[in-house]
Amino acid sequence: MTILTQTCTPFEGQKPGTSGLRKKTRIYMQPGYVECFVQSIFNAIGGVAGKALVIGGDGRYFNAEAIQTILRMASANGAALAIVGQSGLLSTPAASNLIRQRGADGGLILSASHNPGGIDEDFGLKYNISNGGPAPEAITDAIYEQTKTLSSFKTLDTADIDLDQIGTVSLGEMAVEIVDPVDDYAALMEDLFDFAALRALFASGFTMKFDAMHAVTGPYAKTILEDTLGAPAGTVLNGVPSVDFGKGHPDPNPIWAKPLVDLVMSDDGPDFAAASDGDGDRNMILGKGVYVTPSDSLAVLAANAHLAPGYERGIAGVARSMPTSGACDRVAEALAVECFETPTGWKFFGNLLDAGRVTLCGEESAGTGSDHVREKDGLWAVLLWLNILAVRKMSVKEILQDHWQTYGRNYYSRHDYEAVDAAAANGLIAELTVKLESLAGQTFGACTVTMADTFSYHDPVDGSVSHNQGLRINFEGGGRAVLRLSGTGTEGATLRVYLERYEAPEGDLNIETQAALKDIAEATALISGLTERTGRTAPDVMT
Ligand code: VG1
Ligand code: CO
Repeated sequence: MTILTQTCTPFEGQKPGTSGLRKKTRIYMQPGYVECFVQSIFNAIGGVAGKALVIGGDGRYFNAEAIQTILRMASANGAALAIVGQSGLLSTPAASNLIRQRGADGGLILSASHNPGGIDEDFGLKYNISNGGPAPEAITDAIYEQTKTLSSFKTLDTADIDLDQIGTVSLGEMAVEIVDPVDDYAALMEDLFDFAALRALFASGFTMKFDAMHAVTGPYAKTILEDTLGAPAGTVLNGVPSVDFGKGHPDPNPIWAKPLVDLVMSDDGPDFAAASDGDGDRNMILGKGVYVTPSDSLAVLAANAHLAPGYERGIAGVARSMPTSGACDRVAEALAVECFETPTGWKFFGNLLDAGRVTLCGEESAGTGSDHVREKDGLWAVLLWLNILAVRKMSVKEILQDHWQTYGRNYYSRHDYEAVDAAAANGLIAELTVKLESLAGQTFGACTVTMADTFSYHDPVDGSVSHNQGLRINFEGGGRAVLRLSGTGTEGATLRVYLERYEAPEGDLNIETQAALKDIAEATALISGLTERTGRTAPDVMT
C-alpha cells in the first residue's frame, strides 16, 4: 500500500465549538471533509509521527466510515499505534480513560453527543490530549487556523479493516489494536465504588431503570449494572446502540427522556432511575417521585462523595461551569475546599483536575465527573449516586430534602430557544452586552439588578484568559440570569437562558421550580427583549 498526498481546498467553518466540530452528517460526508479536519488536527499538534492515538465514537451514522478514514490518515502520517474500540464504539469517558490508562498521546472521539444521529441529523469529531481531556482552547484555535489554509492531506490507498474483531492488525506501518470498549472502564468503576455494597443493594430488592437511549452506554450499563452488580435483566432500557438512536434525541433530560420520567413519577415506578446521552458523558438522576437537577446532583455528590471508596479521603475542591447553579459552592464552603467557576465546556476543567485543585466537576447540562478521567461521565455519576444510596439507606427524595434543609435550595432552570434565526440571536446578545454596564440599580418587573457583566475566565493554573463566556445578570436577593449562545448546535442559533434563585434552609423549599423562577424569567425577558427579537413566547426546552 502506498502513502498518498492529496491536494485539497479548505472547507469553511471547521471551527471547533464547545465540544469539537459538530455539523450536519451530510456536511461531514462531503468528499475530503473529514480528511481536511483530521489533517488540520494532526498539523496543529505537531504531527502524529510515532504517536499512539485512541479512536472511537458513539456509534452514530457515519461513525465506522469516519474511523476508517482516520485510521488510514493516522497511518499515512506516521502514527505508531491506534487503539480502537470494537466496532468503532467508545463512550467519551471510556475513551478518556483509555488515553490515560494506555499512556496514549491523544485521541479522536467521534460524537455529536446529545444531538440526534442519522444521515439528516448530526455528526461530530473532537480531539483529546494526553491527559484524556478535550483539547484546550489554544489547541482548538490552532486546529481552526490550520483548517483555513490546509492544502493537502495524507492517506493510504488501502481497503477498510475489520473493526469488529478484537486483536491487533497492521495498517501500513501502524498497528491497530481493537479492544473491548467496556473492559477497562468497568475495571475503573470497580476501583472507585463499593461493588459489594451495590450488589447487596440490588439483592435487597432495590429497583432501578437505566435508559441508555439507544446510544453508546447500553453495553457499559448492561455489563456493570446487570452482569456485575446483579440488577435484574431489563434494568437497562434501550440498551442496544443504534446508528440513529432509535430515531430519538439522546439527551437525558425531562423532555427527551420523558417516558423514564413518567415511569418514576408513577406509583409503581422504580426506586431510582437514570439516563445517559449519545456518547455516555451526561447523566440524568431521578428517584421515586423526584427529578434531581444536574446542579443539585453535583452539590449532593460533593457533599457525599467521601462515602464511596474512591473518594474516602474527601475532595480537594469542586468546579462548576458559570451557568451551573451555586448549590455546590455552599457545599465547598462547608467543606472548606476551593470552588471554581469556569466557562461552559469540559475542556476548562482539565487544568484544575491535572493540578489536583479539584476532585469533582459539573455542569448544569447534566454533566458530572471527577479526576478519574478528564471527561464528564454519565455512568460514573449513576454509580456514585448508587453508592451513596447504599450507604445512607435513604431514598433520593430524602437525600435531596436533607440536602436543601442543610444548605438551602438553589431553584434552577435552563430555558432553551432552539433554531432561532442566527442574526436575531447574535443581535440580542450584542445589544444586551452593550447595555449590561448600565443595568445595575434598574428594576425590571419585580427584580432589581445588582450587577451585570460578561464573564471572562482567568485560568488559575496556566494563566490563560477566555473572554465572552456568557452574560450574567445578578438580582437583589441572590437571583441570577445568564444568557449565552450554544456552541454545539448545528442549525441556526440556540439561545440558552439560565435562571436561578436561592432559598435559605428556613425558607420555602418546595415551590414548583418554574413558579419559583417566574419573576426572574420575566425580568430577563424584559431586559433582553427576548420575545420581540426571537419571535418566541416560550422556550422549546426547559430543564
Ligand atoms: C452544551 C452544554 C455544555 C456541554 C456541551 C457538551 O454546550 O451547555 O455544558 O459541555 O454541550 O456536552 P453548548 O455550547 O451547546 O451550551 V456534550 O454531552 O454535548 O459533549
Ligand atoms: Co455528551
